[in-house]
Amino acid sequence: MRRYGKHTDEDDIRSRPNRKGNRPRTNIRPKHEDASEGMVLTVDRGRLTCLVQDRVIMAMKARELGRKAAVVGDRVGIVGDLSGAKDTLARIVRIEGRSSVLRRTADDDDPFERVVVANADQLAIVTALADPEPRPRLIDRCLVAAYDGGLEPLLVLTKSDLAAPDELLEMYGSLGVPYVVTTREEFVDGLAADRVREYLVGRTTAFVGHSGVGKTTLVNALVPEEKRRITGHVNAVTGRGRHTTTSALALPLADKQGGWVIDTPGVRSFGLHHVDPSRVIHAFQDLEPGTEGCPRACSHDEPDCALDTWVAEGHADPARLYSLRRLLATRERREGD
Ligand SMILES: Nc1nc2c(ncn2[C@@H]2O[C@H](COP(=O)(O)OP(=O)(O)OP(=O)(O)O)[C@@H](O)[C@H]2O)c(=O)[nH]1
Ligand SMILES: [Mg+2]
Ligand SMILES: [Zn+2]
Repeated sequence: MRRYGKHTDEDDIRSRPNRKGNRPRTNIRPKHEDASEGMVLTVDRGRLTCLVQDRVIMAMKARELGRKAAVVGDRVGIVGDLSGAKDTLARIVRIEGRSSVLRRTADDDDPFERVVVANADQLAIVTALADPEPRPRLIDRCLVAAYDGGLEPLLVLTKSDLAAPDELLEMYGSLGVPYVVTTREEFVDGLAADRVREYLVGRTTAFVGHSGVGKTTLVNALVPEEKRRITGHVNAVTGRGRHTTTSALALPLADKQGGWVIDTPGVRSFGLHHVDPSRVIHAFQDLEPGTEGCPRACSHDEPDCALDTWVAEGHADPARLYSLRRLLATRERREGD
């Protein structure tokens, strides 16, 4: 798996001077060597639902963590009452280093980053083939975010009972992104879940996409018992009488090899303000050798880029270069295009 370590600790404020600096340090920061390991399943207004061994417990962040936020998918150290009994509240005293961070901004010119999930190694980009209409620009943006954040992408095309997937698959074929297509009937006989599960075992997969594309339908079909066990409060009924997910929720896959699925609220956009386009080329390993002749700091989308000649010489498929450039230009384009 690709790892981009630079992202992991920028919200850590431990190195800042302590304003209440006259108290002895050891009292403020006990070592908590006895803390139990847990995983954050969901976050709701400062209350974190965590899985510790096989117990679902509620916890809050210890004050000593300062502004550092724990997000869904985080591995944490927890102390206090870990019985999971009603009305108990444990304390999160440590957030472990993250292997990946999926983040987005509301808009490309909005510098405020939201961390969607931590420690996911796969991004399932869920797109309905109709109702709502597929928006390729959003798929491209999710792909860029995945490549930037060190997650492997997986295309999940839902509602194939309403429209055929051919056009979209043609568009994404040259990217070589794995995909699965699901249809309503398959949710009844469990076939959809079985087929999608193959891509999920042993990995942590975050499901993202527009509202109404079927993320929760799929997650519920994949982990019905865990969903019931862990939550009853995640789905809120909106004014329009529709169930819409309001916070991210991680659920363990019932499988020998393990694995996690993380449902997330629908997004209207996937801002890429934080993304460094130069990382996108790493997802195109067949093209990367061709960048040796590029000028310094080449964007790979400019007249002097060596990739044009290299591809024209037959070293790689021109469709791949086209796809790379489409993704590189994705920040400059509006999502509705
Ligand atoms: N026709 C059809 N409808 C589907 C399919 N999968 C899901 N739906 C319907 O699509 C609607 C939205 O599904 P959800 O699973 O709630 O969508 P979501 O992506 O979780 O939406 P948000 O939580 O708002 O982001 C529901 O009415 C589902 O029954 C499918 O394969 N075919
Ligand atoms: Mg949902
Ligand atoms: Zn170049």
